[in-house]
Amino acid sequence: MKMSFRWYGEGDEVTLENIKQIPGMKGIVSAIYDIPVGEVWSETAIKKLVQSIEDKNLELTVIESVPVHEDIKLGRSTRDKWISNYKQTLRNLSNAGIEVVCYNFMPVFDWTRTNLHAPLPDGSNSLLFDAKSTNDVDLFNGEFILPGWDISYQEDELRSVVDQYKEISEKKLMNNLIYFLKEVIPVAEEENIVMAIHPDDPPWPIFGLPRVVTNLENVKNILSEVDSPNNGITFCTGSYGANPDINLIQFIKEVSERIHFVHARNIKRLGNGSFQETSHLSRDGEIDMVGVINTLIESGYNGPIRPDHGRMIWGETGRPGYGLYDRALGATYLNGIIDTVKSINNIR
Ligand code: DNO
Repeated sequence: MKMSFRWYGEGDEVTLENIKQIPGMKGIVSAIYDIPVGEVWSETAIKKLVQSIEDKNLELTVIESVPVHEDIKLGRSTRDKWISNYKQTLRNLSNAGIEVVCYNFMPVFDWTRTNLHAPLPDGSNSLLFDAKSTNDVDLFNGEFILPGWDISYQEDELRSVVDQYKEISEKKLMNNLIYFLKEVIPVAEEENIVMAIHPDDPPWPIFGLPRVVTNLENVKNILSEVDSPNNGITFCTGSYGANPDINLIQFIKEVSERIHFVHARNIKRLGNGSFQETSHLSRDGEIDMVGVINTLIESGYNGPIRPDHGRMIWGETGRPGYGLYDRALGATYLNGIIDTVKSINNIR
């Protein structure tokens, strides 16, 4: 497996120099953040990003993410123009040597939490999702904004886009995803890129918006409707693991050939759909990290993996979930598991 680390570009307080000092760290997971959603990423801009990472003797292993324009998710008549842009971005990424692209198909909002600094008993703090309080959230007052979200919407635009989803059932959203994949996967095949769809986080509908990348059955449907090795998934332990009915080990076994990227993080379920993120250690939360890694290795997974959200520890402040220290501890824990499992099984 290739251990990698998310980096938010030159403006990230966590620098490439910091990341390079984490034992075993090879890959960088990044994106271009100043291009409006849907516009083509130029080859020049991509190559500049690649170069800035290679200058530090690291490697751009995964693009996370190339965002999907809302018109594609909504299945609007303008979607073909945005899909054609997406294809061009894939071609440009491939010309710059990129082989893995992570993306998601969540309507309007990316991952959602209700508290970004919830205390843990050890004195650190972490991200928390309180299912009850999503009902009280005023989406439109401009105060409820999360790090992964596209905040370029004005209030009336946001209202209008959320309204448009009232017409979109889960079935329709799934059809729109399949339509998108039927268009882009042939290009990904030509360009030698594997696409890795990230689960919805949390993996169920929120704010009355539909969500479809939520469970094994839906994932199997997505993979079989466009049955190509280039049509794959990001296996995110913390997202799928928030649903107590999902058996992560069985999930990996059933779709292992189509896992192209792994996000490893741990959560503690608090009942009724609420959860708080914890350290990566198996016993701190619900995720059997050793079992997950072992199953990935058994099924031959050799792609990129990154420690996902960390707690804020040792007084660190910064981008919630994306500080340096706890993610570095996470990487070290994951490396320990990987090395041990490989050594026990005589795998090099
Ligand atoms: C959160 C991330 C997500 C992820 C996107 C992928 O920390 O896992 O924002 O990058 O959903 O498109």
